[in-house]
Amino acid sequence: MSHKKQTLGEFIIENQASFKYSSGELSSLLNSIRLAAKVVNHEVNKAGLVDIIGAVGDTNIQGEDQQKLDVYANDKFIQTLTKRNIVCGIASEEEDDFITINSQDENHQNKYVVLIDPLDGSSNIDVNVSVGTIFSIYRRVTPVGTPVHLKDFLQKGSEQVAAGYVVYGTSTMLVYTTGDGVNGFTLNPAIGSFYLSHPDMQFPEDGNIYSVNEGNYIHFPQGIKDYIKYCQLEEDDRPYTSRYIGSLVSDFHRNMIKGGIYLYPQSSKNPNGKLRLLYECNPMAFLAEQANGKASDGFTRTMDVEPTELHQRVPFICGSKNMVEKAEEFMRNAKR
Ligand code: P6P
Repeated sequence: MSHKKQTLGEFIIENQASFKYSSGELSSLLNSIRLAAKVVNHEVNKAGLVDIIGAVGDTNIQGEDQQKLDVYANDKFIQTLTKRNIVCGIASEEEDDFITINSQDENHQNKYVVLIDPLDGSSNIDVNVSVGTIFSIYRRVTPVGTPVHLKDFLQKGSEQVAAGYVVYGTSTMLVYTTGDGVNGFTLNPAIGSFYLSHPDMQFPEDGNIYSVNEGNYIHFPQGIKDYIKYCQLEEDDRPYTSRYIGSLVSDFHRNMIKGGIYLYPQSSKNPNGKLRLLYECNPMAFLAEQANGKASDGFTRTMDVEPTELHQRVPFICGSKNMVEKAEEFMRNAKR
């Protein structure tokens, strides 16, 4: 007898009891992300067909050309989160400052803030390579009923209550954690439902895939150079395979399934690395640790980094525990 696969909606409800906070709102928040993911997926999948490709002429705070799909995804997630009246604030890669969402019901104050990279890997959009959405959810720290404050967003990754990503790839998947493991759901576009396809996802402790933009090799710190050479040595289970898609969500997702390590180190070109702590590294680090993996800047656990600004960048090494620890060992030894 074919066992009907659980939908994401059913899974959220069934597991809300395991969530240590008043989970009704978190469930509703996750459902609004589910809805936005379907809407964005629809556009991403037809991006090549309609005039939604090509920079909209603006640049975001990172100085990157804003692709129309970036702007579209940003608008859709903000609209959906606002309409559901669950969050009190949103920060986005596409927005210079955080957005305050005032409650539509004076008898109910929202207590969650969301940080989001609405379409990560956007430079891949017009070459038909996978892109993703990354989200990170916290409870606000300032008193309910007072205006949302920057410190509601500048929380350590260890304070996240939920995090996840959508990968718009050969199939569209939503992968998330609320601190009780990582589960992956695949969208059946014919009926518009996400089904539990990857229960209890875990990074293999070891792997033989390394993901780094080797074009930056000459600019890397010595420890990273030494680690890359280690990956390429003919020894034991090496040389490893190099796989780099240029889309964090896709590289992370493949490495979590097959085993592997992703590195975006600091360099003379990017002294703090390129990836943003709050809406790329922290959510991916939460997922990695919940999936028996590891994430750091080479020395400090990513989720222990004390944030100082909304769009700050940090070096990022993430993936199979033994591979990350080996890279950290090379970073430490190079310092001596
Ligand atoms: P580079 C995409 O812009 C991104 O933020 C990640 O998704 C990706 O891994 C990385 O940057 C690619 O950067 O400098 O190698 O092109």
